[in-house]
Amino acid sequence: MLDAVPTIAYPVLGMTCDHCVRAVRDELAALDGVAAVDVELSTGRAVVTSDRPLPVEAVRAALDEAGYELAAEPTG
Ligand SMILES: [Cu+2]
Repeated sequence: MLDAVPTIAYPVLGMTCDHCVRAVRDELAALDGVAAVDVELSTGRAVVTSDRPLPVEAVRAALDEAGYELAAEPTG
């Protein structure tokens, strides 16, 4: 069942502390179709598992909402 679930790492600019991690995680978790979010402060990545492919623009908008920036298109 899990092999159909896409997991993509998004590079995020601007995260500096655990508050940032929580803000990014909460915004991404609220996106439609997102099953799990793991935000890594050390690597500046948000690893998102969703039950269908997420539009990059939706991810970018969610990060903007939280006050951060999508650093690049995800590579998977
Ligand atoms: Cu912070």
